[in-house]
Amino acid sequence: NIKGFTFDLDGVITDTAKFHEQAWHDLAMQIGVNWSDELGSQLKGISRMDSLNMILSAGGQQDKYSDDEKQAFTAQKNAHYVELIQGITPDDILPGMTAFLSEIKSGGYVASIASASKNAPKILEKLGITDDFVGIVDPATLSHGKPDPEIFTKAGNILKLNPSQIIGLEDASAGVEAIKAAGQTALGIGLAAKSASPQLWVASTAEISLANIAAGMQS
Ligand code: B16
Ligand code: MG
Repeated sequence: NIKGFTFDLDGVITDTAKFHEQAWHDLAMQIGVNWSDELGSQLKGISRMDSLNMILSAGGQQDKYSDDEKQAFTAQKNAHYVELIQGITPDDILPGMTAFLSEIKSGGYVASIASASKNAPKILEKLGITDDFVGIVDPATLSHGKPDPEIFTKAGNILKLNPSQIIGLEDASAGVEAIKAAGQTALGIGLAAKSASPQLWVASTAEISLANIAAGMQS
């Protein structure tokens, strides 16, 4: 039986994707790579350097820059992104999630964060929900990104629970794969997550509650 939850952040608790997209878009323009909405959506859930590499490849520039130059581009993108997220407030928590986090607390469940974002602690603080989580996996400690199970396994270790006692929440298909590979039960959110066949699925965060989870959520 379920005792805890591992949460992705972007797309599950708040929508920071639009700020990532804006910052990557502006960098792509600067270096002469054509932007498309498809490219923007491919970057969801992907780490910072992997995102830059995808943008460079999309523009045929995969061999153009040294590692130092690429570090400088990711630093510039992040500085812009950090500027864009300054205005985040608790109002930016996705529908249903404030209520779900308080259900978790009052039901005696525990929760942790499995986000690829190095900015996750700052974002949780702006949303005012840092204390709702036992801990956050530090993405700097990871050797593999999603769909590798590593980040969800570490998020489960933070909870001191077995994988069979945990539900992981994700909006990206690579994230759903990672949860399943970690032996946890995947709760997928939205169409992109559905393609990876999560055990539980909802169209939107507004449908997430302990009662719906108990009822099996197969909509
Ligand atoms: P940062 P998640 C991911 O967050 C984002 O979806 C992805 O677009 C971003 O590149 C990645 O975090 C790294 O973020 O540049 O802030 O370290 O979905 O894993 O919560
Ligand atoms: Mg996500």
